[in-house]
Amino acid sequence: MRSVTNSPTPPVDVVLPCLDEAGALPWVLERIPSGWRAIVVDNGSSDGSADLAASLGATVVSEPVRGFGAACHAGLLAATADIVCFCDCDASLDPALLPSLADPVLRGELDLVLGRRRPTTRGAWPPHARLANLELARLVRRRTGLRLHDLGPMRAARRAALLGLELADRRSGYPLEMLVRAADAGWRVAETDVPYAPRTGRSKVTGTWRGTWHAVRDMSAVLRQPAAAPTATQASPLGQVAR
Ligand SMILES: Nc1nc2c(ncn2[C@@H]2O[C@H](COP(=O)(O)OP(=O)(O)O)[C@@H](O)[C@H]2O)c(=O)[nH]1
Ligand SMILES: [Mg+2]
Repeated sequence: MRSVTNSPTPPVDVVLPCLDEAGALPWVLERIPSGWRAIVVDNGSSDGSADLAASLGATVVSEPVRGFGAACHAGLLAATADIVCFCDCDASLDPALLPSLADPVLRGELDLVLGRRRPTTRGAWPPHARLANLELARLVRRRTGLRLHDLGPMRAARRAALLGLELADRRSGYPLEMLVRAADAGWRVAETDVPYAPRTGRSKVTGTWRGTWHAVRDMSAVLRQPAAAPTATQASPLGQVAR
């Protein structure tokens, strides 16, 4: 990662939830855009991820409560920049592409941009995870009107606006809850393609039956929550967004 020392408040903070990602961290941090800050949220790693991330120049936040949402939210609370991005810390997604998500938010054209994962190889995305994700995208379309194809973890939005969503899920439902509440709040949401490569190391969520089961359970709970307000939001590819 490049130095951010002469920029006390970088324009963008990148939240990286991390559970035993020592194998992926060097590549991930090296790919953080110049001048941006990496916030690695360590969720009790036992492989030295926290020390490694710190030695590579990242801000390291420790979140003792396990869970993808707990880690993402701790990163959001630790962030100070106007724009916050989220990216998995497993080298499946390239942080160097984050400006393509953040730029429309920085320009004030969009409120939330998601990376639509496009697998680079057959092995990048297990079939059951891909299928579950497709079905989820369909449910989200029905629930919110957002025409998204994926609920990818790579995202960009304004920090204050994200905090205003008052997300409550701290496990696997967090990314879905963010989307549902953003839609209810009338946010302009769009997706843009990002390559999705086989992760480095072992999957903790969709690569295991237990992780997949938890994801389905947490996301179903989010979809059962009543809508906060009538929706008037639409999602479309970048550049063609309408509300
Ligand atoms: N902090 C934290 N991070 C997690 C947890 N589970 C997964 N992660 C991280 O979240 C990201 C996505 O998890 P991953 O295992 O790749 O899930 P998959 O992409 O669905 O296979 C990775 O950066 C993980 O290190 C967790 O319980 N706590
Ligand atoms: Mg992954």
